[in-house]
Amino acid sequence: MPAATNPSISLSRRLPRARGWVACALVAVTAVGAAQATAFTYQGYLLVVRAELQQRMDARFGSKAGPRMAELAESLNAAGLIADEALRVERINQIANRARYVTDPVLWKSEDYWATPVEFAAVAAGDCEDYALAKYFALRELGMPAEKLRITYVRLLREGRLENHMVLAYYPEPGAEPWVMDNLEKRFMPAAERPDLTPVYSFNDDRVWKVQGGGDRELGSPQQLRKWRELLDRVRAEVK
Ligand SMILES: [Ca+2]
Repeated sequence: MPAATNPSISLSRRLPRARGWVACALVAVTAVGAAQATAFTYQGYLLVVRAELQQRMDARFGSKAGPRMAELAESLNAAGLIADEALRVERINQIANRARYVTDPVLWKSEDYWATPVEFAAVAAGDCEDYALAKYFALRELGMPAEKLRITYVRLLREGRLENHMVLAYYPEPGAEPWVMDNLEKRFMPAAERPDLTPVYSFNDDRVWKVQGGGDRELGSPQQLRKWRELLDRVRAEVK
């Protein structure tokens, strides 16, 4: 049964050791030593409500934006108090998944727009990468090390067709199978129970990996990802 069905049971005692994406985690562990410093300090970004930023978001998105940001901050702060890490991650997944799914062309008049997590909070809507990024930022701000998380591009098999999709993978411990935080399948599940997802590449603050048979291939810094670079530039502009 998925962990989400019984939050009173500690996930960490039931995390299976399995195949699936285990190779990804092994590569991550051996690569951590050479990791570059993160380009963004997450503290105070989503979890601290700043009136000036709320007002700016109200001006862009209407008067509901600020209260939405405050509500999300309150929920995330409460989730941060959950002692069990896996349950805390599961809760963050649930909180972010409350947002409405709206495609980028409809919401942002853009084919592919990576919303900042503050924008995601202000409009309480987004598509796959917007959910994954907001979860990543929230967990990083709550103190989770980057090596436990990877924003992961996947191919999703749905109704007989392959689609591009993005999820956040959580690695409970080095070498462990990751768990998937997904806005479509909202249950927090081990990757091994998601045969509909095929990882293509992944990244966190420190690294980019191409997922391939026999293990992941490290591709260097995420700074080479234009979308990620541009997102961080917009995030930095928000917190100025
Ligand atoms: Ca988007």
